[in-house]
Amino acid sequence: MKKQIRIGLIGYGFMGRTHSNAYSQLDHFFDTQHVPVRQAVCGRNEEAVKEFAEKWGYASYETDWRELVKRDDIDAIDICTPNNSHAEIALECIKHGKMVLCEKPLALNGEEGEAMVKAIEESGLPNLVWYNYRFLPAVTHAKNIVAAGELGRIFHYRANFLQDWTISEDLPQGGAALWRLDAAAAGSGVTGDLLAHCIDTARWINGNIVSVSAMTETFIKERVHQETGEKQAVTIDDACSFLARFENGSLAIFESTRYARGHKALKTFEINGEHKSLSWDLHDLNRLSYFDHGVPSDRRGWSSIHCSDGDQPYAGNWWVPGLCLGYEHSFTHGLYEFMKSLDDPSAEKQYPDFRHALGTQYVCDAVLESARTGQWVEVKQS
Ligand code: SOE
Repeated sequence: MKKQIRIGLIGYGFMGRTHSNAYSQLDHFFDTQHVPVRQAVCGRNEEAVKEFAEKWGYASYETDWRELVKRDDIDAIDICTPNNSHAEIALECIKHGKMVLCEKPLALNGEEGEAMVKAIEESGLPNLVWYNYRFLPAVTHAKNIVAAGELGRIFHYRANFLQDWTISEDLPQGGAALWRLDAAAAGSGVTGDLLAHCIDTARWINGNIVSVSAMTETFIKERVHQETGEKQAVTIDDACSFLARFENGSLAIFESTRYARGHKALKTFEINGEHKSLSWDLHDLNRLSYFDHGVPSDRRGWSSIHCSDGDQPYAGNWWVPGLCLGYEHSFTHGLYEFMKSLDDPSAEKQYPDFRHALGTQYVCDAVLESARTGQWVEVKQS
């Protein structure tokens, strides 16, 4: 008999849709004893939230998140609201004994994140942060190759997350859909929004980051705020680049911007080891580029592994070899790992929980501090 995990989703924007899609897909493709049920969705606009509930198959809706987290018929709360509300909502969920699945980044900063980690760990409630890109087959395959020690000593790690959607100075900041441009709601700009993804992937594949040296820039200094209609100073980082040292001795370079004309969501990484190198980018997400120095020199070169065969992570649960998976599958796979760990809580967790996400938060904090001070900054470890 399967055990239902009744989900209460708070926020139903872009992320609410990606998570709802995962809730509706999981049980059709993966076999877990715990299965999500779309029990309720919450948003402030009654008409819109009702429409979302009908469209995505939620059994009910609420317009006040505090009412949702009190409900006895909810087991887990999924927080898909702007970053400045994650901590408050998560702490309230924990008081009411709900599991928490929180959108990234965990919090506005490390201090808020620490309070969340303390409360959730004391409660013993299962928890996840939606760093989804780990769960693409090619990214998980890269992680497994590195974990098997195949690269030998690792020298370099480099990662980008490039977008171009904020170049127009007419774009307002704040409010629906544009809260990511408002530091009060988002905490930071590309550092918490985009680099946090790169940092999560990097820490997962290559271990802890110990120190950073960063620079940031805000290219457009003032924008009209959607909610007030007033021109206000822009205080997010539009672009951020940083150098880093990993605990394993490797050196890294990270770059993120929303001003790279021509790039919509170019998330990449490359890792260079003594024996092998790996590289990946989101625009060709099914492929992992692989270089093996062990191959005879006259046959040696970069090969491109199409990670769609049944022996690749997650791929066998979907279609037949050669058919592609997409961005949305990463959320289903993350959810699968979460449900699997409810089936067997003693097994090692394969997904980022609050504590892992706090480690990423500490790197973001150190990056922003370094950009402010112009100094190298040691990263606090979670
Ligand atoms: C920003 O444009 C954004 O939607 C991020 O908020 C997501 O986390 C990232 O995955 C894609 O880009």
